[in-house]
This record gives sequence, C-alpha cells and structure tokens, in this order.
Amino acid sequence: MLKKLLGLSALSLAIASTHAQADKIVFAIGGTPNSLQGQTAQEFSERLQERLGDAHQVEYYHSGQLGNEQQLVQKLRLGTVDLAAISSIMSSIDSQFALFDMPFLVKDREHLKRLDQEIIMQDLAESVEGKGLQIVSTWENGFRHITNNERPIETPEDLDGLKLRTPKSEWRTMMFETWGANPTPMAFSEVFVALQTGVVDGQENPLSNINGAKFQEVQDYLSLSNHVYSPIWLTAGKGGWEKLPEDVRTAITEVAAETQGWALAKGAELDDSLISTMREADMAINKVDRDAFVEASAPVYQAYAERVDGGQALIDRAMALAEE
Ligand code: EAX
Repeated sequence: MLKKLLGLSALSLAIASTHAQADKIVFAIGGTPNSLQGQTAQEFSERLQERLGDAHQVEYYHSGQLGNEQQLVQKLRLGTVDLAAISSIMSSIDSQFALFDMPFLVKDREHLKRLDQEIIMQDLAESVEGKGLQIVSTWENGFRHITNNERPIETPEDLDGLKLRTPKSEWRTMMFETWGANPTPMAFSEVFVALQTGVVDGQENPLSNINGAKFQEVQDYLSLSNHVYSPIWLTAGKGGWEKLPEDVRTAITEVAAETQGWALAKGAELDDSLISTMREADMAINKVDRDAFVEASAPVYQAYAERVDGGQALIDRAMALAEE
C-alpha cells in the first residue's frame, strides 16, 4: 500500500514537473547584461512575459550562464534551450550569413532593415532552416571597432602581426588575416582575461560589448573602424519551435519584431554616448582610413562569391539595397 502511494505521488510529481517545463520558455544569450544585446534581451523577456501572462514563464539567462554561443546552438537543436541570441558564429553554421562579414557592406540601420526584410528573413532564414535553426528576428549587436594595446590602427598595415581575438568565425578570421593581423578565435567570455594577461593584443567588438565587458580597463587604443555591422539573431531550434503552441509562436514573433525597433534605436544612441565613456576611461581614440581598408577587403568579397552558394548574387542584391 505504502509502495503504491509512493509510486503514485512520484508519478504526479513527474506530471507536475513535465507540465511546468512545458510552460517554461528558456532564453539565453552569451553577452553581458549591459551590452546592447543584454539590454535588448532583457527588454524582450519583460515584454514577452507581459504578453504571455501567467500561463508561461520566460526564463532569461545572460553572460553565457547556459553556455557560449556555440554551445547555445547545440542546446537549441537539442531542445534544452528554446531561444538564444546568436551573432558572429552564425556564419560558421551557414556560410550565407558571412554576408555580414563582408567589410563595410552595411551602410546604416535603414539599410540593415531592408537587408532584414529582403535577404535575411528570406534567403538566409530558409538556408539555416536546413541546419535545424529557425530565425525569429534580427536584432543588433552593432558596428564593430578595433581595440588593442600596441598602437592606433589607421591602415591595414598597422594590424601587421597584431594578435587579435575574433569570435569563432572562419570568415572574421579570414578578414583579419587578409588585412595582415594574426587573429585568434575564442569565446567572448574568455576575452577579458586574454587581454589582461597579454595572450592577445586586441579584439574587435561594438562599443556596447566593449563597455559591457569593461575591455576599456585593459585596452589602450580604440580605433573606430565600423568594419562590419554584426546583427544578432533571435534564434530557435527548428524542432522546438514547431512544438511550441501557435499562440506562443505568434507572441514571440510579434514581441521580437517590436523589440527590433527598440534595439536599433538604442544601438544608435549607444554609439554616440559610449564614445565619451571610452574617452573618460583614457582610451586613445582614432578613426581608421576607411578607403585603405575598403581597398584591402576585395579578397574577402571574392572568397564569398566563390565559396558560397549564390554568393555573388547575394552581394549584388545587398549592395543594391544600400541606396533606396
Ligand atoms: O557576446 O563574441 C563576440 O565578440 C560577439 O560580439 C558576441 O556577440 C559577444
């Protein structure tokens, strides 16, 4: 009798916990809370919770608490994480996404919005579906700049031999190799210590990630390059996404789309305000010679055209969308 009772309560517990789990939406990012992606993720989580009410619980984790972006992609596929924000490493999963590793391609945020509608949510989203991922929305990681401890970077020659951390993206690595640097790919969470201990001389990130991880405390030079605009993709696992109830998917999609507007506006604001934050931290700030970098970037575009299915056509369409 006792055994039976115990068995029964264990069963009802099991049911209860499965039920609770089904109603949880686990969302994770690799970035810090006060980076733009962290602020955006927080905003999204709050809005989504409000929209879904008590029936669902949005659980949000930042700073790689559930893993770095590469591990998060695995968890999306396994279904142990429902939503994650994925940035530069996306091109390692699907090379079409390396469109955002074409230097100086994205002109401004209006251009980005057109790229999102015409190319990301069409071609790129479809392509990555075949790899088990569902793109829900495009948010902003930001325009990237170079920091280091050796010298101001004005031309590609200044990068010569510089040990520079990049995300684990073969395209970003190739870009910096093309320019003469010595790129070292590593996960974002390891970068502060690598800079502090001199394992690498520098890194490249948007200002809000630099500030979010306090790289200004361990870096002397900030060279404003805007070499790429990195979007961040709110991403689900294809299998997990299809299992979510339709009303939940609609809520996530709509709230994520609203959050895009918020993120892009916030990104523009931070690009302005964080320059003074960096100056106050005693960083020496300069602008790169953009023309010299553009000129040195041709091989990167060529590689995309040669190696990526439909690459040249994607570049042409993306460039045509710059001038509307
Ligand atoms: O969370 O790894 C990187 O440099 C990326 O910018 C990432 O989004 C940081």
